[in-house]
Amino acid sequence: MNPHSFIRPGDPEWPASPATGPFTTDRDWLPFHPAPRRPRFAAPRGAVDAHCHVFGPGAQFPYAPERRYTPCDAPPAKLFGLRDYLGFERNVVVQATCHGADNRALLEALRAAEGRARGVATVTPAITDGELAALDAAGVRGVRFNFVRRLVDTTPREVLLQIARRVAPLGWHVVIYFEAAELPELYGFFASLPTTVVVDHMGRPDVTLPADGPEFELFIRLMREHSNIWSKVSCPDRLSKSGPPEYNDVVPFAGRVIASFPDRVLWGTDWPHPNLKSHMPDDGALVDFVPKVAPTPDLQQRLLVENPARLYWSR
Ligand code: 0GY
Repeated sequence: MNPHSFIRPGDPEWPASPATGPFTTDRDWLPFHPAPRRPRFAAPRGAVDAHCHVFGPGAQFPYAPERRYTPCDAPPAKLFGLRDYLGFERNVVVQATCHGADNRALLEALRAAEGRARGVATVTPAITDGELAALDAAGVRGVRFNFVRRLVDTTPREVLLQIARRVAPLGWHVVIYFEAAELPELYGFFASLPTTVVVDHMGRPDVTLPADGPEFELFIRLMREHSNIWSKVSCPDRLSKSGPPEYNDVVPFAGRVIASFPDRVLWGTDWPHPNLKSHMPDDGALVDFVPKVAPTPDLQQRLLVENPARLYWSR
């Protein structure tokens, strides 16, 4: 795939197509935005969208039998077209649960990106050292552990710890996805992980509670007490009750995390936005959320360029 075959917003082929192959997109599936606007905020050179996904195409990369949803197809050509359209340079593609532990769609995205993407995979303990080495060579730099019950069955903690110990020598990190209500129970386990740990979407706080209240304070404490723990300040669209395009109720939460831990934060679009039910965000508006929570050029540079470069492109 060359840059000319990327599909950008505004191109006739941009709007989402249903799942191909033997798959039928869920009836209530919200496809990604058909016409996102260009952001007003100009991302710094080298900016990384550090949380996004690819789906299928189903005819080529089948959705997993154990999946909890069947999305629309969202191929790498569109992800990289969006990257260029939004003024970003690189991506971190996170394995979506609809592909289970079959990382082939992710690997195709890494191949097509020609060095401009890194990956976070899902693996089982059955993976061999040779297979881990092949993922590493393809650009995978982490594994994701998902604790969100609507998305996956529970994996025993000993199994997850075993996987974390296997990937630690590769210099990989562990991405964790959970809901804030689960943090008290999971706190000790997260603190015990032997790698860098990256929390998705600030641990999904309830943004109707105060950003300096006890629930979010526990998350801040997790990061304060464990210098190996990072956070993505992503997905205001998933957390907000005040809604688009400003997502103002999420600003104090993301702003607090960035101000407190400016060297351990990442940002991503979350395109193609799996499982949203209330609305589909405009990706241009999501980019414009960045300067509201990272108000200075220095914070923006660390959030969008330096931190992801250190975690994903240091070798
Ligand atoms: C996200 C959020 C979600 C889905 C997944 O892999 C996935 O299916 O991550 C969700 O439904 O909250 O980060 O993309």
